[in-house]
Amino acid sequence: MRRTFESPSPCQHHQKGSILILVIWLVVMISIFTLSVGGMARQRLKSIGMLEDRARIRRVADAGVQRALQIIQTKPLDKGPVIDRLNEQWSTNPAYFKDIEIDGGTFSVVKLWPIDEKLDESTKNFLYGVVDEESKINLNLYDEPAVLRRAFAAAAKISQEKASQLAESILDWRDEDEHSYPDGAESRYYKTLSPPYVAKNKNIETLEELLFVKGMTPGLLKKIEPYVSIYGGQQVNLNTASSVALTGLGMAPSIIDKMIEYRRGRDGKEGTFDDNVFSSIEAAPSELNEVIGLSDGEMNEFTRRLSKGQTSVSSHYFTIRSVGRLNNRTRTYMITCVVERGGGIKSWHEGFVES
Ligand SMILES: [Ca+2]
Ligand SMILES: [Ca+2]
Repeated sequence: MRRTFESPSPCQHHQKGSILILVIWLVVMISIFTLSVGGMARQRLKSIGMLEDRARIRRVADAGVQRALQIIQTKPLDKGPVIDRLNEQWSTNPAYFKDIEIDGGTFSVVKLWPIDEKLDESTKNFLYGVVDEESKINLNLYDEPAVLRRAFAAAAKISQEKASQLAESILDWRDEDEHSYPDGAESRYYKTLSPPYVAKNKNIETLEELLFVKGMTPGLLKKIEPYVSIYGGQQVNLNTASSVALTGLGMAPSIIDKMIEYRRGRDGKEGTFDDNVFSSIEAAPSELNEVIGLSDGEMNEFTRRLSKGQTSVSSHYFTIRSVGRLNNRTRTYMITCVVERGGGIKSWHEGFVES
């Protein structure tokens, strides 16, 4: 019997072709789906990883803040007058504050170093620690432009004339009235700018705010930043004050040199074990005279400056700047805060440092 084979009809051909296309389409779609799910999962994992890294680097930097806080806050305040000086644990302490390993990373608590001052072998350990705000000139305190003028001229190495314009403009920015100092600026000036604005006529709340003040530039602000504060009490601490702050108060250069020499002690370095200390404002002239020697003129001048109520030997506000890094990572996270001893946190800024 002859077997006959029927060839598939065109319709069957078409059906098979359609099934094949469907299968290919399904395979392609499943592949795309798998790839996209995989991509999403990878993206999600990456995001989770970045969040975890951020949380971890934040914890590392915060550990530096907590360590500094503990040292500042645990100073016994009930044992006679408090004297704060640069060779204490909070101020100069690489063992506590330099490259401290914790939780898969390291933190350092560092000082803002003046851009013009070199960091050499004798000063590099001095960099690790907390800064007291009473070592600086408080921009919200002085009602006479002379203090700010002298401090700005010394800090930014600008002329007395330019420093005076800046000082008077800052006083105008801060004081309540709209009467301008001869070289200052009030709303009348700021209204002519584009876009126009008005003088704040209130205390300065952040140093960045100074960029709104007539004559201030980012370059100038960077130069004066290590020497000025918007926190702190009424007085500059003789034991911690920068020479810029002492210049601001009107101390003669020869007396400032002698004060710094006295504070440094025999090894000639600030923040070491042999530092001399001013124990009180009343005793400071005789203490300085005894160790370094003062002329009669210097003695009178020093005593007169100290009688103005602008100086003390203790500090109450501190800036903590903690820098965190994770092992095998390149990014840096910085927390900067100002705290009051025995009080709370006055300001807090944190974030990745843009390099
Ligand atoms: Ca004003
Ligand atoms: Ca010393």
